[in-house]
Amino acid sequence: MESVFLSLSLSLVFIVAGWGNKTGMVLATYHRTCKLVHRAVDCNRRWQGTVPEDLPADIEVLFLDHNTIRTLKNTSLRQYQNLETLSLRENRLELIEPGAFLGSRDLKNLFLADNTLFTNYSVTAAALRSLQTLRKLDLSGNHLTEDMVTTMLCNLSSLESLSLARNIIMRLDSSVFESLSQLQELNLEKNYIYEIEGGTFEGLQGLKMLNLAYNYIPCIVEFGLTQLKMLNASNNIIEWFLAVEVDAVFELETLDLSHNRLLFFPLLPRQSKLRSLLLRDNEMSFYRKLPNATSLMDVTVQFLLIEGNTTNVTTLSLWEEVSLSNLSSLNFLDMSQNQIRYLPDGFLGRMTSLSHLKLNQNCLETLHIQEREPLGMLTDLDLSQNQLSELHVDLGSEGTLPNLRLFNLSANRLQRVPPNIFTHTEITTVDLSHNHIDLCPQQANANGAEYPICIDLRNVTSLRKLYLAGCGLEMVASNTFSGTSLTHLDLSNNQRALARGLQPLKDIALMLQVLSLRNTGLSSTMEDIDFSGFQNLVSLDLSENSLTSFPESLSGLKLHTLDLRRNRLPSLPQHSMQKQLGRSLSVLYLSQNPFDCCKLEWWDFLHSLRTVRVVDRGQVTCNYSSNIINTVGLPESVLQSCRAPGRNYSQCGAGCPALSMIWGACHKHTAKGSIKSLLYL
Ligand SMILES: *[C@@H]1O[C@H](CO)[C@@H](O)[C@H](O)[C@H]1NC(C)=O
Ligand SMILES: *[C@@H]1O[C@H](CO)[C@@H](O)[C@H](O)[C@H]1NC(C)=O
Ligand SMILES: *[C@@H]1O[C@H](CO)[C@@H](O)[C@H](O)[C@H]1NC(C)=O
Ligand SMILES: *[C@@H]1O[C@H](CO)[C@@H](O)[C@H](O)[C@H]1NC(C)=O
Ligand SMILES: *[C@@H]1O[C@H](CO)[C@@H](O)[C@H](O)[C@H]1NC(C)=O
Ligand SMILES: *[C@@H]1O[C@H](CO)[C@@H](O)[C@H](O)[C@H]1NC(C)=O
Ligand SMILES: *[C@@H]1O[C@H](CO)[C@@H](O)[C@H](O)[C@H]1NC(C)=O
Ligand SMILES: *[C@@H]1O[C@H](CO)[C@@H](O)[C@H](O)[C@H]1NC(C)=O
Ligand SMILES: *[C@H]1O[C@H](CO)[C@@H](O)[C@H](O)[C@H]1NC(C)=O
Repeated sequence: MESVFLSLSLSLVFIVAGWGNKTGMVLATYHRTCKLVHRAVDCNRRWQGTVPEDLPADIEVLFLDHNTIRTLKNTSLRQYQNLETLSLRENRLELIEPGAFLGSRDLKNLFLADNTLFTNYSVTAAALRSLQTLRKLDLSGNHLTEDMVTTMLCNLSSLESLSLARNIIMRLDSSVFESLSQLQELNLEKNYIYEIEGGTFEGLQGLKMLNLAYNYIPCIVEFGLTQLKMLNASNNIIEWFLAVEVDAVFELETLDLSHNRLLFFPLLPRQSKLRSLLLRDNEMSFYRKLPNATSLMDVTVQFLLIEGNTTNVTTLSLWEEVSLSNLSSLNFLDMSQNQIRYLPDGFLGRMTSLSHLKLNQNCLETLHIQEREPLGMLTDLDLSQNQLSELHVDLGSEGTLPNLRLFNLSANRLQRVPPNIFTHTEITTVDLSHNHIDLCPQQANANGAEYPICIDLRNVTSLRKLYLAGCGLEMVASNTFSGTSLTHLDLSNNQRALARGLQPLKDIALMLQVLSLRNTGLSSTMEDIDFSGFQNLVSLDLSENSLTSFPESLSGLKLHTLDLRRNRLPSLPQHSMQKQLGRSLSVLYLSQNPFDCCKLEWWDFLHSLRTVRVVDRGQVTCNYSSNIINTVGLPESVLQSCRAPGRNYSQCGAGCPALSMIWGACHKHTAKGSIKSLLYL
């Protein structure tokens, strides 16, 4: 019965597919186990132990990933003579019989990742040799050693892309890739390579992408692959990178040396097309200012090159070498997480195309951007997590950083930034958090004069996002933010900044969308805690303050996210949630407030809204006669004593008798809507 149905549906299928193409529709149809779309067949994850024999003979693409095939037999693919792409990832493939591909000589893409092809590699190698038009081969994750690889790649001269990732290759020499003259892309990621003999990649004249990430390569010297566009040698143990000293133009565009042990800025090709240079997480520094070095020329490094039984000592004057390379096309430079104390004079001046510079997590103490090294294209500058106490920027008439948009100075030791640093820029985002700064205008001191050290952000018209967390800000004056277009403001962890309430934010209240006032000493007794002017606010963080009552003015806002953690709120007024706030709010944080266990009507109401997600729901507690109890799953005993009429309920005050009456009523008229929430208790 089933097989009749199958053949019926199959023949139907092909007629339909034929029509489908005329109308331009892509139709998926179903074989016994596989899904067919035009000439592509998807048999992934079907517990197949063999290649299905009854697929349409003209298929071009066959996916058999995540099955249990152990052997690809001479006969397995015989009827599929048009096959161009075959994928057998994650099977249990141990063997490909020598004649397996004789019927499918047009195969161009073969994906064999995550099998156990090491078992019979020499037989499998014979099968691969019959693929004279193979372009793309994936042998990753097959426990292959360099000798096995050498055998398997022999004569695959049509290959353009090869992955040998996640094997157990330890060293490479010139015999391994000898025959792969067409190769453009080679992935050797995640092997155990500790040695690459000179000449290994020499025959690969078309090689553009080389991935050596996650190996054990200790250094790259005499780098001379002029044809390469991208070299990824990240996550090795590289201490030196030296290019050969020739004047030939290197095609190199991307060089990733991040997560290594570089001690020196790499000695790059003199002429290259380098756009991205990634040096994150190394041990780099510049050494001219070593304690006893008096001039640039004093700082030389001797490289010991040992090849065979000959040893060569190369002495390099580092900074000279660095300055010899042309970096005018460099666009992205990441030197974060290193040990850089200073930048040599003129270092940035040669990088005339630089748009992103990351120097965060270094040891910079001062930085001087000079007028003669104009960073005209720079848009993003990250200097966060250094020890900067001084920042100098020479301001040319046109501005030195005319395109700067994002400036991250977070976590330094700055007390000031150069005056007018933000004029003649396109600055939208400034992060000054975790510096000890103050904002202008300052409160007058005893003599009536302003304190001189402050950062003036007034009239920086392009400014949208400002982060000032943990700056130890003094009381912010009323026109501090005037003339800006702030939509995001973080004032968290500044206990004194808003000592007199929200008045300093009046100028920008209507523009603000995201505001963090965490731990800013706000209390409900403050004279001005009126949020009604913040009509465009979407996200508000009021956590870690001393609010003893919910600010009524929040009820009229269109907040999406509200954080009220760690305050002193006894309840959340239900009526607030019945207004605008209840309609827009979708994310709410409430834990660590002394909510009253006997007054949780609002909690139930919140739940009934279904639109508000209390993210920390499991941590919300309430307070019942000095006990802190989880609000979710409040014990019945507590609920009952809450309802008990004569209960000494200290916080009730004068309203106590009336409340007991309502509770009494509740017991009798349980279905009454208005007090339904009490039923929950
Ligand atoms: C598979 O084909 C190869 C080469 O065509 C041949 O040497 C071998 O004997 C065949 N194996 C089987 C099991 O038919
Ligand atoms: C490799 O190809 C060459 C010439 O195309 C041929 O002479 C040689 O026998 C082949 N080697 C193997 C192992 O197939
Ligand atoms: C280099 O390889 C690593 C590991 O696969 C990867 O995370 C990183 O993004 C690669 N770098 C580039 C520039 O593609
Ligand atoms: C610097 O010079 C002084 C005196 O000449 C010497 O005692 C000290 O060891 C030197 N420091 C370094 C790092 O070479
Ligand atoms: C050094 O290597 C060369 C060839 O590489 C060899 O002829 C010579 O004997 C070796 N010398 C020593 C001292 O091992
Ligand atoms: C060693 O130096 C000599 C002369 O400078 C040079 O010809 C030779 O190629 C170098 N050998 C190595 C292994 O760098
Ligand atoms: C600034 O850098 C810090 C630390 O590196 C980071 O946490 C913060 O998100 C960055 N600020 C911006 C606005 O990107
Ligand atoms: C809980 O309420 C009691 C009075 O009922 C009060 O003394 C205590 O401080 C409250 N606990 C907290 C954490 O607010
Ligand atoms: C129709 O044919 C075109 C070109 O031959 C092909 O790209 C497309 O995938 C086909 N669509 C269907 C539904 O068979």
